[in-house]
Amino acid sequence: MQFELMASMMCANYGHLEKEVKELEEGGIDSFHIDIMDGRYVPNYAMSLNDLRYIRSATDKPLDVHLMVEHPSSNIELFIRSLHKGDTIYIHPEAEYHPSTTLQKVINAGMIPGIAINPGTSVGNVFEMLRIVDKVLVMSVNPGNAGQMYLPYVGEKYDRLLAIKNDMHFEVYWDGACSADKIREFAPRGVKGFVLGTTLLFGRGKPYGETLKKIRKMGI
Ligand code: S6P
Ligand code: MG
Repeated sequence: MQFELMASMMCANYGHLEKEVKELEEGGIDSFHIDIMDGRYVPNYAMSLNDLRYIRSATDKPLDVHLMVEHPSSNIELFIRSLHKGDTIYIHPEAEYHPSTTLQKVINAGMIPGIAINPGTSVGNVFEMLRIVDKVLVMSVNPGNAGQMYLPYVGEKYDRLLAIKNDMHFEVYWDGACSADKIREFAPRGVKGFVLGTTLLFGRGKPYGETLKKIRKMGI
């Protein structure tokens, strides 16, 4: 079974960022997940625009940019200019007055439009936007931090989205506390990709290539 694996780069070792990018790339990662926070929409600051630009210059793999910022429309051009066509930008609809206008800017720039859905946000709240986006990033933890526990009530939301994804033409992605068990359970049900952080990939004392190979060999 084909599924994508994304590395959550806010969990990487910043003392050796170049080495981290190379090791992940050689280990077979599909894309690099970049968490951008503004300290307002979420109570944290993760990666900066400069981190993003560095990683963009250090790899040819796609970037998966997750904007956890208020009113991304005010500075979406900064991100668009720093990315390549084919990279993905996710916004949080609640953080924007006119999310569909912002998503249209992403589309016009040749990038892949996505929305990120918080654990407490229901599918109904974002329903019409599902017609616009190509990707839906379902948050399995509250946004803001790595290393949190999976929130079990989110499971049903995956099912609801998976049931309509083909008719509405989008794919479902997992972000937060992603374990091997969750990939084993949700990849066969149709979740297309998984963001890997501290739960499965980083800070575990194992070469990234070994972990990624093991995940792909789980026989699903
Ligand atoms: C959270 C962020 C995520 C985390 C990732 C970390 O706000 O959007 O992308 O970095 O979930 O993974 P883990 O396994 O530490 O929860
Ligand atoms: Mg994220």
